Amino acid sequence: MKILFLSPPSKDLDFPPLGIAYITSFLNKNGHEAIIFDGHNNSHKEIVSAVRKINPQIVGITMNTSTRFEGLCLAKEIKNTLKIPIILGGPHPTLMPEQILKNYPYIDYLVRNEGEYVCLNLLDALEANEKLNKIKGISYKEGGKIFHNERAEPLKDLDTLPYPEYKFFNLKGYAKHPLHPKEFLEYPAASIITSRGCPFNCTFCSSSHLWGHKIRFRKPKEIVDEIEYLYSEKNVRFVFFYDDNFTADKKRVVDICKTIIERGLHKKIKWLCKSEVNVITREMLEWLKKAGCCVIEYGIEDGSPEGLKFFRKPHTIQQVLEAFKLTHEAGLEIVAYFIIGGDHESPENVQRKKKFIEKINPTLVTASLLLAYPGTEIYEIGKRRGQWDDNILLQPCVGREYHYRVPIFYSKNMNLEQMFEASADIDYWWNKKKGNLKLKNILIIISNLIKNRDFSKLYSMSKSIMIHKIKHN
Ligand code: B12
Ligand code: SF4
Repeated sequence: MKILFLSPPSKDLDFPPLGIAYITSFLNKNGHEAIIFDGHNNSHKEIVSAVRKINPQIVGITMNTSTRFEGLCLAKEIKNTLKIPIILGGPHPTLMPEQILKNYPYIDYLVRNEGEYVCLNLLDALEANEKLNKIKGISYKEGGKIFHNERAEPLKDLDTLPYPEYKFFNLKGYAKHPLHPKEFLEYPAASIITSRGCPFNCTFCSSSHLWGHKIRFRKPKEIVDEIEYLYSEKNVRFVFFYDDNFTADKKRVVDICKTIIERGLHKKIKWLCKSEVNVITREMLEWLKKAGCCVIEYGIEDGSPEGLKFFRKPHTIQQVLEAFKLTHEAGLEIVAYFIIGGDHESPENVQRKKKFIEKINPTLVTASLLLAYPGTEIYEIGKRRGQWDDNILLQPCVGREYHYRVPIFYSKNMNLEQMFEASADIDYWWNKKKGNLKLKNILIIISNLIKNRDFSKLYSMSKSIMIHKIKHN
């Protein structure tokens, strides 16, 4: 079948969406004609007109909770214009299948969780005009009724998948942030996923609902083959490893690093990965450094034991201190993620967080508001407390109580205004202190916020800059 994949326009994507890139190459290997229209910078009108020109038999759209409105509007316009079936996949359709099929009549099929085999089986069945009731992992409508077939088993060996299909993307057309390394700013952008799944269960995260608790790892040789391919075929010089927890298996990480070094790729490519602090060892960090890793991202979230408990983080304050000490000694840059919000959050706790940031001394800090994504415990707590019900996700979710089209989790001790301010204040205070915010960079960040219509962050950031100016003049 000729299927066209789309992702909703989004100016803040710094890479092509890997999900549809994986499915496209997998379907093409298995007898279908899959195409992607890279419309992340285009208007709906332009995308619909491209779809008309390509004239597919079916359209697949990827979607997370923040991009659901863009994605659903696009689906509606395509359905109205071309009258072809539409499949949705990705985090939001996986987490809210009943709500989507019930409320949006122009959506025909949902592929839940891991998409490669499920989408192939669905297309094969549609092409052969077979019944859909045996196809695991899909939700669909038939005779006015909604069906959710049982979940498909996860793919055992991720290395059997072909590399994501990049040929449909303009790898140089993705968002650039002033703080990105120059190897990334000046060359095509690409990311790699070397595992799927996360054994932990943080209260604000839905990863394990999407991928399961058991991590499935790709093999070091195959991963390094992919790096080599991106370097030689796609001219990539900086790779983001976007696994939820790249370092979960210590031996595997060291083996990846050794293979990178054996092939001389550490001299050609720099890279970044995400890790939990509780698995970090000196030996691992030394190998990361030797193999060209220059930045490691840690999800710290809070500087108090109460905060870590509320978020059910798998680490202790002591482990954070130890991991940061070792990472500094290894000479790696650190991006530290923090969250503003939760039952433990208060103006005093924000101050405690700032003291903690000073102590651990990351290169760059991002302090985000606590958002309630479906499938997370935070979302369920808000529901139990009567702050929202599932219907909230049918709303556009724009305004002071929302961020990225998702409800903000109410804090008992802070109002929304204080939360926005604390988030902008920490970002500005620390990144200014570390010299990350040169005037040129601030201007780029502001222009990105305007481009993405993120006016609440823009407002609180401007306010935070002004407060700092007044305090320090
Ligand atoms: C990399 C990443 C990013 C990158 C995106 C880069 C890019 N170009 O896509 C950046 C940093 C920009 C980012 C931003 C955000 N992200 Co993000 N991100 C991820 C991450 C870590 C990996 C995504 C990925 O590539 N996965 C690998 C591919 C293979 O998986 P996939 O995309 O899910 O696709 C598979 C299936 O879902 C399915 N599928 C997907 N689409 C489709 C479509 C069809 C038609 C079909 C049939 C199947 C299908 O098949 C695919 C293959 O198996 C995930 C966590 C995770 N481990 O998945 C979070 C994650 C997707 N992000 C999340 C969030 C919340 C965000 C932000 C909203 C954060 C924020 N507040 O700004 C923004 C939204 C940006 C946007 N405009 O979309 C959440 C989504 C939760 C939700 N309910 O929506 C996740 C799950 C993290 C989490 N644990 O909570 N993110
Ligand atoms: S935040 Fe990270 S460690 Fe926690 S559940 Fe999500 S992916 Fe796993």
